[in-house]
Amino acid sequence: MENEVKTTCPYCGVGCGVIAKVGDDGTVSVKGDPDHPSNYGRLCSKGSALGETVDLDGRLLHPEIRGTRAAWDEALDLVARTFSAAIAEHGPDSVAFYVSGQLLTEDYYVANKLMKGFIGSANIDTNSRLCMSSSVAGHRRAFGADTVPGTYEDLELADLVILTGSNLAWCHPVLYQRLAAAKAKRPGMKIVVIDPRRTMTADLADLHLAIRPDTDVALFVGLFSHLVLNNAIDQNYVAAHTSGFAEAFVASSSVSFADVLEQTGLPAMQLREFYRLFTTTEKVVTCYSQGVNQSSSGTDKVNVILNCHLATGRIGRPGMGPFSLTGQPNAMGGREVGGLANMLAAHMAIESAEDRDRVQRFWQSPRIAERPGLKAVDLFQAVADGRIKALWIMATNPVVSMPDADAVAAAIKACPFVVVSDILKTTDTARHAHILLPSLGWGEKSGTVTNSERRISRQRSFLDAPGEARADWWQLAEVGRRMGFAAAFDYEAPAEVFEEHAALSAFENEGGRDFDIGAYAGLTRQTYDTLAPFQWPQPAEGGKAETRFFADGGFYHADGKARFVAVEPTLSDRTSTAYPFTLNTGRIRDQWHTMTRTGKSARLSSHIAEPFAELHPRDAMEIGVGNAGLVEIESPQGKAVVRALITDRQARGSLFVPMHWNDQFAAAGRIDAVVPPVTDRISGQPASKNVAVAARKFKAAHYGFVVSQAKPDDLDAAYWALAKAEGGWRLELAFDQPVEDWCEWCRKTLSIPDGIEPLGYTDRPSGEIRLAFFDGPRLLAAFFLAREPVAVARSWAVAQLGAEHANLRKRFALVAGRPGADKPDPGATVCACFGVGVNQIVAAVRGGCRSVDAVGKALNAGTNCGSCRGEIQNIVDGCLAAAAE
Ligand SMILES: Nc1nc2c(c(=O)[nH]1)N[C@H]1C(S)=C(S)[C@@H](COP(=O)(O)OP(=O)(O)OC[C@H]3O[C@@H](n4cnc5c(=O)[nH]c(N)nc54)[C@H](O)[C@@H]3O)O[C@H]1N2
Ligand SMILES: Nc1nc2c(c(=O)[nH]1)N[C@H]1C(S)=C(S)[C@@H](COP(=O)(O)OP(=O)(O)OC[C@H]3O[C@@H](n4cnc5c(=O)[nH]c(N)nc54)[C@H](O)[C@@H]3O)O[C@H]1N2
Ligand code: SF4
Ligand SMILES: [Mo]
Repeated sequence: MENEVKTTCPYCGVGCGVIAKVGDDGTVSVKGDPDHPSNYGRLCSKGSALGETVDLDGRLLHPEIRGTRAAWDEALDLVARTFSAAIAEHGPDSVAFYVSGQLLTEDYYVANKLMKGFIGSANIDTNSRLCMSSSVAGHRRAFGADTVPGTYEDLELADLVILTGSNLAWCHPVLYQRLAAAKAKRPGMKIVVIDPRRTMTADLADLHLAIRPDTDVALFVGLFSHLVLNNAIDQNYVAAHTSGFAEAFVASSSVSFADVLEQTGLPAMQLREFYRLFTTTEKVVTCYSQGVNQSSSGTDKVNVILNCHLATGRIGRPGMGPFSLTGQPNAMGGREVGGLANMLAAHMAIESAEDRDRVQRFWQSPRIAERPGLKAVDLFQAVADGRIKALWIMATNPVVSMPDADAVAAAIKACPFVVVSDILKTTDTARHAHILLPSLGWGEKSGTVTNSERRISRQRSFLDAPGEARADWWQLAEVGRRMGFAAAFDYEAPAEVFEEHAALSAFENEGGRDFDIGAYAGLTRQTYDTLAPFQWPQPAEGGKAETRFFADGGFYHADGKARFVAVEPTLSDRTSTAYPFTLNTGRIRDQWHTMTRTGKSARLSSHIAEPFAELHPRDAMEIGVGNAGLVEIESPQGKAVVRALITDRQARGSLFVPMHWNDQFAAAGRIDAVVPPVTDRISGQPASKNVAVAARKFKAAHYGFVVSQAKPDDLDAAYWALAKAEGGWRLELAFDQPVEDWCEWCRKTLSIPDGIEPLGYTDRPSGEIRLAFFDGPRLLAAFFLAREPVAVARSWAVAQLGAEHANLRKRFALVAGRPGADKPDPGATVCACFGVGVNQIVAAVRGGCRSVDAVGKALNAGTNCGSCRGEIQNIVDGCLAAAAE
């Protein structure tokens, strides 16, 4: 088809190929690209729903200066003038950029070049600091470069796959599906999941090690000594290609098997089994993600994993190696351009005078940053202290995603000059900007991204630029020109930036640097337009088929050897009585980060429509919270209020809260307001997974639930959480005191037109109130209030927004809050693609479906993207177990 465009998914680091098509009516449809080597045609729930998130609702379409529409020239001049003035008066380190792994490589390259080469400061940091910086630091310590040695195929070829600190099923769903398919084909393959929580990923595992938080170092140091004691060391590899083995062994010998048991809290049988599997299996891949990186010992966690792979020589060979799973679509591209404050460009080191000189000569720049800049947490501290006079935030939402988020908001508010480039007009961060610059979003922008396995793919535009939105690289280049660097920022298209980036990767690179895509230096605009996905390295001398690293050594330390890092585990001993719970934070299946895009999709919002805390039944009982009650979580930094989700998948004494909710979707769901700015001392990455908090019941006088066609506005309630629903919105509520006139509250909040009278009833003894507003047969809004959490079936209530309420009987059924026999409640959505709810799946199992595939045949559930297959399996297992009792 001519109007089909091949592009790449803008969400996770799997980097799936997408075929997008714009219909005659302007609607966008997407499908997986069968030829893309990351996904071979698969997409997950988020990827499948991309078409629903590209509308222009809420988009920022024109530049704004202090809330007033402005022309691009005026805005760009002001940015350039203000940055230049701050630099002239206070020096280059008085300005900063805070950017994102969701920028395209071309945007990122220009940002880094402007800051490090032309402004002459390294005060550019990125949300990758919160994401991958411990992996970067660990790789650099061990390998001498930030190299991911393996490929996705290795997961399929391995006989043992260890997933540690990774909820692959929800966070890298297509890679998870590839792994699940490989295991189904080859059931002998073993999977071990290491995670304090029993996640959906753990359900695929042969062995789930529910370690105590942050005891990974002890676990892998113990493994290392077990490998030595059981003669599992590859002596040849260690002798030829590594150094520091003896020191690492000495460090590890201080940790006994009993110590590991005590620290991790694991049963001895499980620990023994894990060590046995690793020792006796040659083809091992260890994948790790935020449970490893986001920790005060994150870099050490990375290195103890790398130590075990180096010691056994299991690296860079098919089916073997450590594998850092990157989160964002272009986390890797950002690392290639050196977007972190402590990196240079093209995997060169800011600490090296030779590298600095090389980059400066290549850029022909007037200066070059002499030393590392401020890392994210320190950067916002400097903003708070007034040391940063001008700040440019691009493609990230730090008021939601940074630790100590309220302090970050206050710092941004107090900063004399803040520029925000975003696609939305109102985000928690954009709210505080002096200058808003409208950026192109996915589908409009054009460039390249690099996925977790070093594969560079094109993102191509297939939509016109809306309003006056312009690409991020263009905004940066325009400011660069206006700051007096016209020649260096004279780009006309992303292809020119990519070409320069490729040339720099090869510049004076005689194999001394891992990142080399010299084969693409000098590429033409046409080659760029038709570029097929490829994996690096691809040096100028001929394309390379073998892209794995380190099977035969060749590390990037000066002596060509890898380093073992001697690490001794430190026991975190926390006995605070004021903050007795451990807060763990992370992701859910169908939301992306701060919800600015996925929050637009009713389908994605129907899986989990509210911020929540998973907690163990006994903890819930102790703090007196029942199912669907509300929990208040508090640390010295701040507070959040979320719904209680009581489950034994959560260990005692711990809570799990998603990172996604922001002030646009909930009253107090921004969990980073609670997370302290504690970081790993080497990488500077925040420890977002292990926070001491207090948890208590949030006492509400009334609970409410609303479905509404109009978006609720100006919400006045002690607790609220808003979600997009088919045909309107759904809203959860709690009030700490009665409202004088509930009907008035509804009219105001739900924009009920004058003259429309509610249908309703009030039951004084129970305190129940129900109000429904109809415009003819159409329901405008329904409001349910009770003294206990409202027991109305949510999916059924949402469906009423689109239903015909032709007669009074139907309208009264709605007010009663009861699904009629003709329209049973489907229950909470499990399959987002086909909108199939839990009750429907239960009914299908009761009706004879005995497997996920059978449910799929009956209901279609799980047959498109497959992201929900794990959950369906759980429901099937649960029903069958209940039936057998
Ligand atoms: N649906 C969805 N997918 C995404 C994203 C999204 O927003 N939504 N974001 C993307 C991004 S940027 C990233 S970085 C990735 C993150 O992907 P993941 O790292 O897989 O996701 P998280 O949920 O942050 O954390 C993973 C797991 O670490 C566990 N964990 C916590 N503490 C410890 C510990 O001490 N040790 C160990 N071993 N595990 C621990 C948590 O319980 C959690 O299940 O996801 C990417 N994919
Ligand atoms: N507690 C806790 N906090 C965390 C984490 C955690 O696990 N727990 N995870 C951390 C991790 S790993 C990450 S990656 C971060 C993510 O956190 P953020 O980067 O803050 O999250 P996003 O919502 O992806 O923010 C992207 C912003 O860019 C805008 N945008 C989208 N496309 C474009 C574009 O093309 N150009 C521009 N200029 N703007 C665009 C979006 O509207 C949005 O405002 O959160 C971190 N914070
Ligand atoms: S796994 Fe899902 S979110 Fe990640 S790239 Fe593929 S389709 Fe996008
Ligand atoms: Mo991330």
